[in-house]
Formats: sequence, structure tokens, C-alpha cells
Amino acid sequence: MGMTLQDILDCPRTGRAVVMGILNVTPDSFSDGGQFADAARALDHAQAMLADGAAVIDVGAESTRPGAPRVPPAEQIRRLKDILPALARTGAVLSIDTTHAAVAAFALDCGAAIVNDISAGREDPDLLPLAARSGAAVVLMHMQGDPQTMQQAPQYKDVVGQVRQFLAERLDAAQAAGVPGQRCILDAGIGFGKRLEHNLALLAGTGELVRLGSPVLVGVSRKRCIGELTGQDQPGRRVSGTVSACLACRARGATIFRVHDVRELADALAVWDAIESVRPPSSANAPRAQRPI
Ligand code: HH2
Repeated sequence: MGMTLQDILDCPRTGRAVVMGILNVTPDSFSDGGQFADAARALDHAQAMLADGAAVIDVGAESTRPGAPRVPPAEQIRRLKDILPALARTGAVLSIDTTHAAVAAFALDCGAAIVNDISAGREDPDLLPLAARSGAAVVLMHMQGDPQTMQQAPQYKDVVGQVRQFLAERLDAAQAAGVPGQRCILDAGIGFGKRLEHNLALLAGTGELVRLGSPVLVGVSRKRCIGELTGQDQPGRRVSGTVSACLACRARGATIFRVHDVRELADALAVWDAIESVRPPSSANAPRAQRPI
């Protein structure tokens, strides 16, 4: 039996972490564009990610890579209309990656449980009220600017403080619209209007977002910042770097990891969690401090 939405939201209390597998039904996503635009292939890929340990599948019909063209809601729904009902039949927890209430409403009708809104409810004023009415969880993500312009000249005085403040305000807005804080998921928005130094500060500062009290999601999979740190230009070669970033955030309290490479991260989390669950040896067994002779 897979996890329920409530199990996923309860992770900060139960000490577990979950993998959210990415399914882009787009022709142009930065890493997997065009691979899963066909419904049968998309379903196969989702089933493989579930078998590999994904607790939730995040389906997106619009690329948000820097400079990507916007996709109107009707076209997003056209891309989703065959795949979403088929995915719902698998019984998996589904998330819809969209900023449009019309697309979210379509996905929720098909059985989705999470609305992943990279605009945190700012783009479409109907999105948070819709989530409130339907009982869906909402991902609130930070972004400076919009995908067309966000990488032009990102500037912050205190990136962690500003992102924390933004998310606290969007959490208030979601609650004012009727979405309880326990159903909001916070995300620093790695790569959305940020340079490498900003992304690193936010990954290191994950604990600051965790302290806001809602579950924290990390979306760093195969992103440019991983390439900048590892020298890997091809997104498919950024898997180890992605796993390392996710574990660093796991150690700081993040509980939901949105990735392309589910098995690699699920295995890494299983090992990390097993080690962390062992109680440290008592000080009697600890090696004695070396003294200079
Ligand atoms: N990143 C992307 C898309 N959606 N949602 C959340 N909550 N957090 C993220 O970091 C995030 C996101 C971009 O990655 P991807 O889906 O792989 O690419 P594309 O936008 O080109 O489809």
C-alpha cells in the first residue's frame, strides 16, 4: 500500500521523507522535454517511478525553464487529458504542476491531491480558493520575476531572509483563502531567479524554512546549479550532485524531494535514514581524544 497525502504531510512529525517523481508531459522541458508527451510512455514512466519508490507523481504540462514560452490553460489541459485519468487509476498520490486554476480544477477532478504552484497563488487569484474548497494540498514556491526574465539579474540583500519572509506571507495568504497551514508545502524555488550563491545559501538555509512549521519541498533535480558545482553540462549527468544536495536538505529537515531520478534518491534516503536511526554510541565507547605527547 502506497502512502496517502496525509502520510506525506505528516513526514516532519513521523521523521520520514518522500520522493516526488517528475513527469513532464511537455515538448520542451530542460531535462526530459518530449520524452513523455505520449500518454502511453508517460504512464510507463510514472509506473516505473512508483515501483522505484516515488510516493507522489508531479505532472506538469508547461515547462518553466528560464525563457520558456507560456502555455495557455486549454493547451495544458489538452496535454493532460489522456494521462491524468490513467495515472489516477494507479492509485498514486498525484500533484499537478500549474499556476492556472482551470488546469488545477481539471486535475483535481481527475483525482489529483496536490497543486504545485510555482507562483504561490500570485498568478491566478482563483487557485488558492479552489485548493481550499477541494481539500487539496498546495506547494507554495518562491520565484523572483517570472520564467521569461528571472535569470537576467537576480538580486538579494539576504536571500534566505527574503525567501523566508515571502513564504511566510504566502502561507498567510493561503490560510486567509482557507487552506490550512498543515496542507501548505513550502519550497525555496531553486533556480527560479537565483544565481549559484543564492541557491547554495537557500539549500544550506533549509532549516529556516522548516521553522515556518509546514512541510518543506526541495526541487533541485538536475538543475543548472548542480552543473555549475560538478562541471556536468548535460542534465542527465547531474544525478549524483542532485542526490548529494537532497541529502544535505534532508539533514536540515526537508521532507519532500522532487526529482527525475527516483530510484537513485530513494536508495540514498533509505541508507541515510537507516544510519540516522541508529542511536549514537555512548561516550564510554567513543574514541578518546588524542592528546599531544
Ligand atoms: N522546478 C521545476 C518545475 N516545477 N516545482 C516546484 N515546486 N519546485 C521546483 O523546484 C520546480 C517545480 C523545473 O524543473 P523541471 O520540471 O524538471 O523542468 P521544466 O520546468 O523545464 O519542465
